[in-house]
Amino acid sequence: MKQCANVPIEIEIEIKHLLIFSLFLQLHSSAPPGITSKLSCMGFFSIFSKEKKKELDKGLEKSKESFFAKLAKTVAGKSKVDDDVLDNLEEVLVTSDVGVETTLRIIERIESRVSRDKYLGTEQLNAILKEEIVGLLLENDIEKANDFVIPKMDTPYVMLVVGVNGVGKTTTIGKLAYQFKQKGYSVTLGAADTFRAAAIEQLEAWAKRADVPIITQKMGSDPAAVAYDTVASAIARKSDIVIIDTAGRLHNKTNLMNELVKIKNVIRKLIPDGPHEILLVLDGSTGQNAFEQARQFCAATEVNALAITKLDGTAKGGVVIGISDQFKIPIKYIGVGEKIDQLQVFNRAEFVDSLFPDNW
Ligand SMILES: Nc1nc2c(ncn2[C@@H]2O[C@H](COP(=O)(O)OP(=O)(O)OP(=O)(O)O)[C@@H](O)[C@H]2O)c(=O)[nH]1
Ligand SMILES: [Mg+2]
Repeated sequence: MKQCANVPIEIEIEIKHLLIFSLFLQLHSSAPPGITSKLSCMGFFSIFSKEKKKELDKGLEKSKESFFAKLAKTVAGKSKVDDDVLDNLEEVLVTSDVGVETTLRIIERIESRVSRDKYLGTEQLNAILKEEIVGLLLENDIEKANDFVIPKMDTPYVMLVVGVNGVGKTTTIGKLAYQFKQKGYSVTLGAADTFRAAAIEQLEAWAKRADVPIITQKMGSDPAAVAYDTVASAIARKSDIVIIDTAGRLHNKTNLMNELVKIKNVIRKLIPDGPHEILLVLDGSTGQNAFEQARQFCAATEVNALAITKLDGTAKGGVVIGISDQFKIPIKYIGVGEKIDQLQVFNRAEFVDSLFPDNW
């Protein structure tokens, strides 16, 4: 299919899916057996993606309910989107952790829509809100992942996972190892959080679950030495991906930053352009705190990807909108549960669709 200049890639992919699906419907009843099995495969993919969407909907349930309740109050007794409704909407977004800057940008977009369309009924507010937020997030034309894939390269693709205590680094690594393995990649894990014996054991348990090799040393050993061993071992066994866990002490401590620099330098002795990904993990349930951590970490290290965890069980899912809008660093992954398969590649349009209610 020819790529249309102004069509966002997600929409184009959706169009492709629709075309494939309509082809499937047209051919399925009369197709010979060989083709039928190929088409059933396509059917399998659309079912799989529906499953993912269901999981996302479920993970964001609390945030959605909270938006629903607040938005319903915003439009109660109003038939038209007017200044009052917009004022209330602004408050709803700010109190839902979207952040002031992003909220103002969203309100501006809706205001110009109101003045363009002259009359906007409150029953349309949901749909418009979704459209304008997706539009805003797509404006941020940063590189984004579509699936658990890594670029093709001659060396292992090295990921260094960083973040403060308890945000979900080790869990996210286990989930990533599982997803990449499912995609056919070979993965090696490195337990460079050597400060607690439990941290090493925890990553070992994930390695077992994901069925991937892990490199460890004794508790208290030099994290950079573990990182070096891991990369050397991955090169020797020709792994596609290396994922290194790190300790999550406070980000404002110079020793943590120095340690990360040391880890980076030893990786570069073996792979000069590594680490290819420095993934900062943020706990979404901390709302504005996650924002602040992102700001501080990005200023101090060369973070080039974000993962936001624990979006299930929190009403603060709006923080993802603000972070996605305000940081030039892409949100690559979102955690929507504790289980091994509850990590998703972040898709802006799907996320907004699941976060806001369909109607009221
Ligand atoms: N509900 C939910 N819990 C999560 C998610 N991701 C991680 N957790 C939980 O968060 C807690 C901390 O996760 P860890 O992976 O140990 O966090 P960490 O960043 O490695 O922590 P430290 O090693 O202490 O720095 C665990 O109980 C995880 O099960 C998620 O997406 N959803
Ligand atoms: Mg950990």
